[in-house]
Amino acid sequence: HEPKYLKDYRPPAYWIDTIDLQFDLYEKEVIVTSFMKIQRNNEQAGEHTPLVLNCQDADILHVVAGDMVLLPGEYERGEDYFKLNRVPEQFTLEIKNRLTPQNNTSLEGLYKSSGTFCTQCEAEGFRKITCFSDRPDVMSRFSCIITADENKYPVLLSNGNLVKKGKLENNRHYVKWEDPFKKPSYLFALVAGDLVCIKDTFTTCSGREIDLHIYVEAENKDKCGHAMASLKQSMAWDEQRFGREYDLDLYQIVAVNDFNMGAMENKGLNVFNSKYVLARPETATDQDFMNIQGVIGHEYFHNWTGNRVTLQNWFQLSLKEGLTVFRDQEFTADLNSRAVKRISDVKNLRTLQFPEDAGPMSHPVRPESYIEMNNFYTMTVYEKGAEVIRMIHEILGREIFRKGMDLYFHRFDGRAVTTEDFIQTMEDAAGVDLSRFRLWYSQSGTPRVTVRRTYNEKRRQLTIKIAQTTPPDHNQQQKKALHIPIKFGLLDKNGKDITPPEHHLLELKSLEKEWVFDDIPSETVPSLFRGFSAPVIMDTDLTCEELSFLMAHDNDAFNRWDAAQQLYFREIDTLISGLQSHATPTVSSHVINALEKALKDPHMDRALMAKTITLPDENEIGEKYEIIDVDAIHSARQFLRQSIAKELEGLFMEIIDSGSAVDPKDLSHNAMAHRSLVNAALSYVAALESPQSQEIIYQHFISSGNMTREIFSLTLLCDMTSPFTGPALEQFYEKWHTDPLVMDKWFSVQAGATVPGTLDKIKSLCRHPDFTWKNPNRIRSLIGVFGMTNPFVFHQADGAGYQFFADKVIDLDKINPQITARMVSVFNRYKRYDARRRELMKNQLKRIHDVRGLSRDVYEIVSRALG
Ligand code: HT7
Ligand code: ZN
Repeated sequence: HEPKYLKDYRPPAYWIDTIDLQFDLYEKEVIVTSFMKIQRNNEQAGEHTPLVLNCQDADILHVVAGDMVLLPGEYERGEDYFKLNRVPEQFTLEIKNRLTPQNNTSLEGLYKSSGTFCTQCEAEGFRKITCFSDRPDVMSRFSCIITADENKYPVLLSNGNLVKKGKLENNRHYVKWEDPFKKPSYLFALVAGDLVCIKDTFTTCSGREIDLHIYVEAENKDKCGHAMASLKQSMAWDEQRFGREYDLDLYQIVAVNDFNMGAMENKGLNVFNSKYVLARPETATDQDFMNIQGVIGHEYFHNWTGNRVTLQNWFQLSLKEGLTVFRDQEFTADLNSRAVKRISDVKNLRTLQFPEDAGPMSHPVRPESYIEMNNFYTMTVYEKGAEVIRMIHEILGREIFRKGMDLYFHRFDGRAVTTEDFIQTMEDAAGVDLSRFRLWYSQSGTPRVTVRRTYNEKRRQLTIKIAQTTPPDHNQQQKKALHIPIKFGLLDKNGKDITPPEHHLLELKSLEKEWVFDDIPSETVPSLFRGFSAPVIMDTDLTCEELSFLMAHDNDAFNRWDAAQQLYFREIDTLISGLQSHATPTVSSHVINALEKALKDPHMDRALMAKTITLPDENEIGEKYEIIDVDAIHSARQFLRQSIAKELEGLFMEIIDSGSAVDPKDLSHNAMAHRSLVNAALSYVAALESPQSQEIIYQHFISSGNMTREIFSLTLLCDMTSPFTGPALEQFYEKWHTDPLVMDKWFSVQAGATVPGTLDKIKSLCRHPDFTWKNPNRIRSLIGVFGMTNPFVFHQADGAGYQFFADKVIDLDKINPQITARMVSVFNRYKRYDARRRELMKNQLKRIHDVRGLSRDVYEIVSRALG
């Protein structure tokens, strides 16, 4: 398990200009024939440089170099490579190999999902299909012939354009696809199955008509409308916001049930996890609808940021992922509520990326080494990477940023480049110096920013001192000062924005700096990092009164929400201290008052109101502490929730009653916003735990009319000890057991419950006939939800949660290492718990580490955690 290093990167010794593939698909095996035109890269290689191709799991049947048939002794076959010691400057190479995709449970390379052949080549899966220079800087023109039984596999797809098709003997048929654009092997795709096609078209800004095809299993034909609409919205948005037009005449999306991630941007043939395609209001929640729009957009935007301009090597992954996440975030923000989108992205970043960046897997946005590339599709590369792009956008402003993007596409279209190329282009377009900013790509860890004020009454002068520090970690012992953009405002005591125009953006480029503001009235309140303008942890000297004031008056919606969150954190912190010293807990009136004011605000958007009244979850709260006391956090949060519910029950009931006026099938922003507010109110009412509140939730469940209401009330019922819980779960099962995506939700709500007996329930659900270790969505919904989002049960003091989880990790690693590596990461933070839990978790990590034949994926995570 040797690591690869960025510093060792060298351009390839040979180019592969074209590759013509043929796949003969059969039930027991697949025969792959590859015909390549190879050319030496004279800048890197000489006549003695061997040709080395990546090759894993492929059973080689036949090799022809030029017109010479090579026998096994005339080429070298290692465990993961194919080598020819002496080759001419230019030559052709033909390799025939055999695969057994029906046995491929790793879901990388060519595999079968519910009877459909499909591929997943990113990052290094193409080498599991055939021998190739499987690296993103080798870009080739691909053609692909597929032959298969016509009855079983009427649909045969690959990248680009369909150029030929016809019938063969024995009920077989064939197609030939050609992709006119050069691409790296990770963007190759093949699909063969019995699928139905939903068709539409999109006319581009230059008047070209593009065919849009979505392929799904026949029973899902009526669930593609939202995905298709989202695709058309994405195509129009990329033209308007970034001037990017689609380049092929056909855009194809295929939904598959078994998929390791969300979706894959293969050129002209996206493969999607069915979760991000299929939706009807009866089966999918409002959040599912939003996710579909976001993921469809994300994959579409990759056509320019990733496919047309691609990566020089995998260390540059954030060049495409961070940038494309930024683009999909902007797409969602432009089409829906900008503030709501920002709040959920920041919550996600704080709950998942900040801990990653403070743990053993911490790495810079541009990592410097990896053992298994699949382990680096991380929150840091994706989400922090997007924050880095957002900061450039903030510093340059929207127009100059667009100018920089135009220059980037102009300079690098058709090429494989680096994050440094991107930054350099932004500097050139904007005429700014981003030399210190570059550190965001190479330095790991979350900066802490401290803000302290002094006010001179006599001079009416406000001084704000801002300092930064980033804790040392295994990547760098000494951290440097970063370039941090701070979106800033000043509010006078009436809530009027009195920010001097030149100070809307403060740029911190040193370890500390003071800003002095003249002629500032007393009781002025600063608003910092508006819109979360940098991915940092902020520590201010704002009082609770000032936070309540910002919550009501800040003209930045994100900061209004954030002020509420800070108030909750402070309150929970006081409650935790009280619990730890056995004091009688009480909730401060300012929290109740601030909440009441928000609930009565007639101007507040309902979606924002829902976000504002929702308490931080237990994982988020835990992040605030050096040593996480899971039990105290759970009790303190519950106590606060119950206290708020008792004080404001009347207001919550009014909201719940108003929900019946919303059409359950309406997917407009207003309808979704209303539903999210009703659910937030229901959650408080559930906390009352009275027979009446249980009745209200159950009534809500049976009269729901859509999945947003139905699953939320079921979640609440599962999290209480109630006579309604069992019947509700049974009714839900009866109604939905034939729909796999809905059944995932049924498993999730049970795995996320905090009531006694949850762990035993999860154990028995592992034996449920609808549970399978072969489907990543099902594993994530049961085991993943338990480990990642149920800290109270996972960390139960006797260690039974750890033991169970580790058992499953060990078994699953033999089936799907990529998914297992993600799951085992829950142990990464073991040092953050009390001594007993720390020991228990460490023992499980050691047990996993000692398993013989452990995958590279899991080995890398576990050895870093223990290291
Ligand atoms: N670029 C895609 C990444 C991806 C992936 C990576 C490793 C293994 C399986 C995978 N499936 C998809 C998805 C994206 O970011 O758009
Ligand atoms: Zn992506």
